[in-house]
Amino acid sequence: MLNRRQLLGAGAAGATLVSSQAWGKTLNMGLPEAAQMDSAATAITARPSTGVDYNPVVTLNGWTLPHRMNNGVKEFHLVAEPVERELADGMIAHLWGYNGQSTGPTIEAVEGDRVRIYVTNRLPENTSVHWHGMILPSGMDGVVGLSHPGIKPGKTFIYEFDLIKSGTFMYHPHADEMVQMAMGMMGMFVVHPKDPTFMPVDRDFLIMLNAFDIDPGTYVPRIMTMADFNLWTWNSRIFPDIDPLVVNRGDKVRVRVGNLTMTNHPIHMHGYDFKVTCTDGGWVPESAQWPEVSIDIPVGAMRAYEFTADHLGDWAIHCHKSHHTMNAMGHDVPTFIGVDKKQLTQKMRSFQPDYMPMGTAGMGDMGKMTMPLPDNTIPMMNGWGPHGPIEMGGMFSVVKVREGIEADDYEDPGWYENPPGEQAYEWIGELPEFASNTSPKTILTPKPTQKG
Ligand SMILES: [Cu+2]
Repeated sequence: MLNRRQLLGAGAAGATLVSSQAWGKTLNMGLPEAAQMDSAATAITARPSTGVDYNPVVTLNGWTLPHRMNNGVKEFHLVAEPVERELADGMIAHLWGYNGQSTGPTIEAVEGDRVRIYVTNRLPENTSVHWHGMILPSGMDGVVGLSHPGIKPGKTFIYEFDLIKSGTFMYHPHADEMVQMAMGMMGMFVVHPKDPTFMPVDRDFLIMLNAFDIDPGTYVPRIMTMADFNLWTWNSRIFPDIDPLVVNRGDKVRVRVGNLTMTNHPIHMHGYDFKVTCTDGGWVPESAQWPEVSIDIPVGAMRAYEFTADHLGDWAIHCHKSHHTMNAMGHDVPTFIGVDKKQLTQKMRSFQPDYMPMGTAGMGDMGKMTMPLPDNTIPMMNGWGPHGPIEMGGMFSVVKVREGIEADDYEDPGWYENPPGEQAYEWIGELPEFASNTSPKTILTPKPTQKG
């Protein structure tokens, strides 16, 4: 699992932020400089040093867009552009995104702020930005042709509005809709409450669900795909290279999950029950919350849930659609479970000596195999845990709850060591008779009959 994180200062200067010298100047009337990010590492933002205090969100494998104050207006500069995104170690995708990455940077501001967002278009076609869930003037709503003309290549538009409510919102184009979303143009917009005592949490994680269809060995998503995506990602990142959610025992934790894919995702977290506290429509009153262990995130929606991290351990968090915890898979592979491929293997090896039969006892062995793959792809499932391969990929990560983790520390603490008596173990006595391994019910291919 990767473990590269930087602490960005309050105005956001950091190791991987380039060309950000102009930030901090408060009365510069020119175009705000557009910060660029060149890394897929999780960047931790420091708490604000002036204005309303809030606990910044942690965008897994993402970052928060810096802003400047200009006569009381919070100014941001988004640049829509082609980007190269590291989906995982060993796999780069050529996407469209914002300010060097896809998904785009998280925008954070405070209820009551007036924001002015400059959007520069470096794409080869029109774009726009729609502020999903925001209550704002109709002309700022970002639907090309309806709200305003498209932003032509090379041009910059200004969106300006008041943030009249707190919550979790999203941004994406409403321009060449299918293509621009399939290419990765999306991000999240968090508006913190102006009352710091309203719904406070110690850790506040942010995940944007997205999906791509990139053939192994290629770089550009197939934009016509509607259902059979082969890469299911969180913030354009796949397991095992999605960072863990690191939590101190006793912390109040919020996880905000937005969905701009073409299907719903039931997000399931182990070890806890929790409650939905916010949707992209607003905060859910306590009297209307109920316990869950999986939350369906509908298409074009956001759900935030909260829990108190009382249970130490390494807890899986994943989409519960089993195909969404796989990487780079084809959907036309036949099922081989129970098939005796000995004869086939012999025949294949007569002209391809290193032919390897797969999948006869399930596909878990595919995680362990080191098969030659085309360049620029990764296996279906290749994460490793403390007890062997984790037979999942895609939309999967680990919530790591530990004792004694400092506030603002998100460093991967390594694997949890289960105390004695608290881990499943092997029975080593006598076994009852069982025959499922050799039962005709699971061995579908009859043994070749002796020729008589
Ligand atoms: Cu899913």
